[in-house]
Amino acid sequence: MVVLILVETKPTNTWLNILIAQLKKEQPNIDFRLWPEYGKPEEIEIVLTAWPPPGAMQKFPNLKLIMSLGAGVNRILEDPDLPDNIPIVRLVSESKRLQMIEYVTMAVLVFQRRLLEYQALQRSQRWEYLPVQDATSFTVGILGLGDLGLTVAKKLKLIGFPIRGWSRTPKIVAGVECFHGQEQFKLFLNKCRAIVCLLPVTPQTEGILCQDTFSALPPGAYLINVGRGKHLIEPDLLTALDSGQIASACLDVFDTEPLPVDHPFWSDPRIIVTPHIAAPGRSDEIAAAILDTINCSRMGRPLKYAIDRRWGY
Ligand code: NDP
Ligand code: OXD
Repeated sequence: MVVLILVETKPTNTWLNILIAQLKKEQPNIDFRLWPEYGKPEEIEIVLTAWPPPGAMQKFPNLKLIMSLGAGVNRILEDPDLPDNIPIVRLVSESKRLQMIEYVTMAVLVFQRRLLEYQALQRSQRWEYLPVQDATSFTVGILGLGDLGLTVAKKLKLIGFPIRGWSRTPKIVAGVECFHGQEQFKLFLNKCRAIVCLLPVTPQTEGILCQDTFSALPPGAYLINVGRGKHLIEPDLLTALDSGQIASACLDVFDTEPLPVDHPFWSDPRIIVTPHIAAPGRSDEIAAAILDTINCSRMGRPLKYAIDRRWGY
């Protein structure tokens, strides 16, 4: 079996290099090839990728499976020439869940315990008490109640935050106030002191973090975006920060990654920028998940975590 790893490998990407080494070590009988040295195109049966160049997938006439190297598959689906009969499986793993819990909890606590304000006070050597905002009245709204959104919701609930969740289809989750669909979106937003975007980017969710959404939140709300950069209308965030409608934002994902050096977010003290590191997952665990999917595909067994192309996630 030949598996093509269709990614741009850089010596600095240790996560990816460890993952590739692990795959080769665990399964020496699988022929893992690295793009662009793929050999005969008809030999490629599985492609592992995150952001394939448009048209790349069309080169392989015997392709049976596309595996995403991320939980989100939007960059794969962006290819207008993507063959439409090939299953696409996304990456789901326990280490990604745990890392996402850590990241979102960190961001929520930074805002609820006013750490950015204390840092500003520290810079001017001012010893001042700001009222503590009680967790039990600091409602956190999670956009997306899927694998990661639901995991994060349950953990934040345990810490004591009231939790609201919003999804496409109706849900019942103990301890979480659930909303669904466009018609319940503003109702969902109206009590959220902080919102966390854990949606996939699709034609329905692109640009959802916009002026209209921000104005439906209580004034001075906080934004945490760990979904995709394309969820956010960047100028709308700057306007909402200037008006005070949004107090601060923590952003892990951006429309253009890496974030361009002259981007205004870099130097804005109201914005925390991290370079898409919320939840890469542990390479050894991801390698095991990839090998398990390869085995399922070989044996003709059902593929866990195959996306539904009708919905784009
Ligand atoms: P899932 O597919 O498990 O969950 C997606 C959730 O979004 C579901 O609850 C779904 O609703 C909801 N949803 C989709 N479309 C809509 C819509 N139109 N309206 C309302 N809700 C909608 O994805 P994951 O939880 O695994 O991951 C979510 C996203 O997080 C990924 O797509 C990726 O973009 C991002 N991510 C970012 C990482 C980072 O490091 N920053 C790491 C991993 C993921 P329903 O349940 O009704 O289907
Ligand atoms: C992603 C991921 O989809 O890191 O962003 O899994």
